[in-house]
Amino acid sequence: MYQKLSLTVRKHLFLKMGSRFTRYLKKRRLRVLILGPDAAGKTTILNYLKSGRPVTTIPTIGFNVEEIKIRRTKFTLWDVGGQEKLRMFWKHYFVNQCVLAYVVDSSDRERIDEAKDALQSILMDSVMDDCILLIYANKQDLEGTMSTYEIVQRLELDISGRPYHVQPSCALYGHGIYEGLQWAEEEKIRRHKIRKKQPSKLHHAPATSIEASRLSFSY
Ligand SMILES: Nc1nc2c(ncn2[C@@H]2O[C@H](COP(=O)(O)OP(=O)(O)O)[C@@H](O)[C@H]2O)c(=O)[nH]1
Ligand SMILES: [Mg+2]
Repeated sequence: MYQKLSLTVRKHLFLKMGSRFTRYLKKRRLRVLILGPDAAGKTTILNYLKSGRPVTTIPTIGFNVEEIKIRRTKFTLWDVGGQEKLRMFWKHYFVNQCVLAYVVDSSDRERIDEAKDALQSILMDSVMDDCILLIYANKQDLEGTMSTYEIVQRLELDISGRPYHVQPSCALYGHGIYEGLQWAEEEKIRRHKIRKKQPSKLHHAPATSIEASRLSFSY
């Protein structure tokens, strides 16, 4: 049957299959930029995803990058040093439509304003206009941590009007880490569908969500 088709038709079929295949691969790749103030737990998150266990970390001076596959999706994760003097280099890692996994230490009330300012300066960059905003409210295992609702207020997430998801997490034991990435993956697929149907409606879609302020952790 295939042999009987004219060369032009075969070529057309091949190209169509090719572009479908490329789209299939593209859809299943996510670039995740892990940013946030130093000591929030960025490298611990990356190490957990890489090895499934806590690893002793040292302050990150440059960056760490890992590629991991969860089910059929390939995640390329960039963990970039978060010390104040290194934050001016963050913009070199910005890419259109990436996932911004912003990590905050939920137990550190003193530095939450600093975390807010650093996040706002990332979001002011036009390259990040369409980024998928995932917040890890990390270190939820510690006593007296801020709830996810408090973190939404302190980071002024609602003011920017962009969709976000706040995921409580404990990077040491990996709690909430995969759930955050799963939300990012679903959000990417959701946006892809909206973009195809109604390109102008992207930011009006109600993607904002907050996980329960405390997961039932037992340590
Ligand atoms: N209790 C607790 N400690 C954490 C958690 N995540 C990271 N840490 C600790 O916080 C410190 C800084 O972590 P690190 O990943 O190096 O932070 P980074 O500077 O953001 O990369 C390390 O001592 C980690 O063991 C967490 O969820 N709970
Ligand atoms: Mg680090």
